[in-house]
Amino acid sequence: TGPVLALVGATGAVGTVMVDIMNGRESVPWGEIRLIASARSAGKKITVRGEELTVVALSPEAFDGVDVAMFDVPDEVSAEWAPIAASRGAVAVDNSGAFRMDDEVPLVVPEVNSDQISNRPKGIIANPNCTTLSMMASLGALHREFELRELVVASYQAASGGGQAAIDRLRAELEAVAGKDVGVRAGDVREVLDAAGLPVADSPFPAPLALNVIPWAGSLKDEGWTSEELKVRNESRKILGIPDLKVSATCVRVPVVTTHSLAVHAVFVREVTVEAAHKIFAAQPSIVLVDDPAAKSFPTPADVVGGDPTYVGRVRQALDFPNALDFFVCGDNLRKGAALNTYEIAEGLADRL
Ligand code: 2RA
Repeated sequence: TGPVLALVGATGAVGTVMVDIMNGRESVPWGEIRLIASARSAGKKITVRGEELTVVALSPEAFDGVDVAMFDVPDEVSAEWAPIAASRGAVAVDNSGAFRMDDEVPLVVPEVNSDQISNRPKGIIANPNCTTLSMMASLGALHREFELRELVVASYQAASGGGQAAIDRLRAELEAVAGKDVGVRAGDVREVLDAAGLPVADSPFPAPLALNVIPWAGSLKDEGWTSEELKVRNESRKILGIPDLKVSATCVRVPVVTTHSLAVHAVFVREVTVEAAHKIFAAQPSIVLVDDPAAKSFPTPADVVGGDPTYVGRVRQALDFPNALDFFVCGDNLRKGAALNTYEIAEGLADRL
């Protein structure tokens, strides 16, 4: 016995991490775990907690008897199927962008606004975008104490935010440039990629990613902003419950496979010190503070990938801005940034069913 959990998108990049997370848990509250994917992946076998499960095809009937359905599928698939799951009695926990800004759908980061889990008129709960999510535990904790007023961030986003094809592309580009005297003349990276049969026109990224950084993530929105930058603004406001929070974001893709980082400049209503911020971060179970400048100790994606917590370092009191802190955050975008947060919401639901 125990509630029935469905995982929709079980064979995708994030779905695979969700299975890993469930396999790594000491115990799970579920009486049954059902794996659901597109008809193409139906019939695949995946071992979950020692039991070999067969992936079933997405259909309305697949949700019969399901209490909680975690979705990690493209926006348009969620838009169609999360309401179907809800109409069959499941609570849908959706990791797509389809419902995040819907007023009737809570956008939840458990350590910041878990109270919102019960407020779900549509039977749907949304999981934030991984870029926003990577800094929410730290900002939520600081906001509780000092009241956040303004936020200026630059992201350093990993390729895997773009899915498996984006990871494959970065690896292929790295292989093409490895050991070559390249990156020394304008356009030479593109030439090497062209010669390797990897023209940028075929890439999920709008420029070479190997030996480069790309100030672009998502799609073009009004006045030159990208969808990703607007998500950071709108989702931060909704999660933190500060509708008029001033936010400015620049989202940048970097040649990292997995783990998003953000440089954060946060302005508060009340006076804030590095010492007080350190204490607040250290008290958060989901944050690891790595901040010893003299020892050159700070978080980097290479050191934190694969972990569940958010890592925070380089905490500084802004020299020229009152009540402002600057700091650097790293979080595994596939784990806390996607699969783990979704699973934590599902676990929270299991407790309340
Ligand atoms: C990205 N945040 O990194 C997106 C994925 N949801 O591309």
